[in-house]
Amino acid sequence: MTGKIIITCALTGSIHTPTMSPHLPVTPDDITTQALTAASAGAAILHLHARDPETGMPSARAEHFMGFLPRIKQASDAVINISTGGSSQMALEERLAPALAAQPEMCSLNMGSMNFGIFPLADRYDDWKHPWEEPFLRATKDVVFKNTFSDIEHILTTLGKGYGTRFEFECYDAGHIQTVAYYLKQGLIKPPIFIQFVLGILGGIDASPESLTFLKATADRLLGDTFRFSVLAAGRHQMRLATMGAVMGGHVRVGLEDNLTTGAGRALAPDNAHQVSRIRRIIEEMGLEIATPQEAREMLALKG
Ligand code: KMH
Ligand code: ZN
Repeated sequence: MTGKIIITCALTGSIHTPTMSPHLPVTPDDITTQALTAASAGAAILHLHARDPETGMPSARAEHFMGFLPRIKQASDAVINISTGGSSQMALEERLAPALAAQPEMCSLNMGSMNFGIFPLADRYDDWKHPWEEPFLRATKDVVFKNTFSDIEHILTTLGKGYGTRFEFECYDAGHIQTVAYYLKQGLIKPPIFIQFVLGILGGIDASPESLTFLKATADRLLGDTFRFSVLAAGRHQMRLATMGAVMGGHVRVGLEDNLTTGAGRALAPDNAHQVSRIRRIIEEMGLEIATPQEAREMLALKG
């Protein structure tokens, strides 16, 4: 029996830049508005990064988070999920500051160090809106997205044990699932585990049905019945792999952090809610149901 499906919406992230889409939310007003419309469209979880409102550059500064967090919390009961990934070019301390200040119900936790290649995006554009954008993308050729075992333990201990925050465990490859299994065995991770399979990031596993099947089989083998999973695929693969995840009994993540368009080879998505509505429609057309924020809290044992 398939349960209800949790839709996570990742609003802005740190991959895409203002030149790529005028619809990418960067100001506190834009992030607030798009978060609330995404929640109304059916997103139970809102995964949040901040941006410098002047330049659109990824930011982990408290004042940038505080421009939208209280307003979203006040107007919606959606689960707030704050990124601890920030951007691959931020130091861990900087990445963690917003989550340590806000102590949210949920945070992302990236389960391994890796190359995080968004440099190919730099070749697709030439008329840059801001001078930071092109060098930021190109720098990822030489930057390691650092998530060492010590970093992971630090996050599990400070946010998890300290504040009761639970996690969206980002697994970009099969090895990351083994790391989840290790900390489950050590008792630092407690079920129900919420794994986000991330497919299609250059440096991680590719976005294909075969890869998703392999990730799910690996998690089944290593984690047994202790986990639930969600599927996020980058770029044009977003909708079809999210749909496949839903068919396999998983949850889904959409949003402009992961893909700027309305679908493969299509126009720019006008906002985050558009993608939430689209995946919701697909889910409901298949005879499945989406979860409310309260149902997501219960399924994932969030502190509420
Ligand atoms: N940017 C995504 C591929 C995080 O924020 O910690 C994964 C992510 C990581 O959302
Ligand atoms: Zn993120």
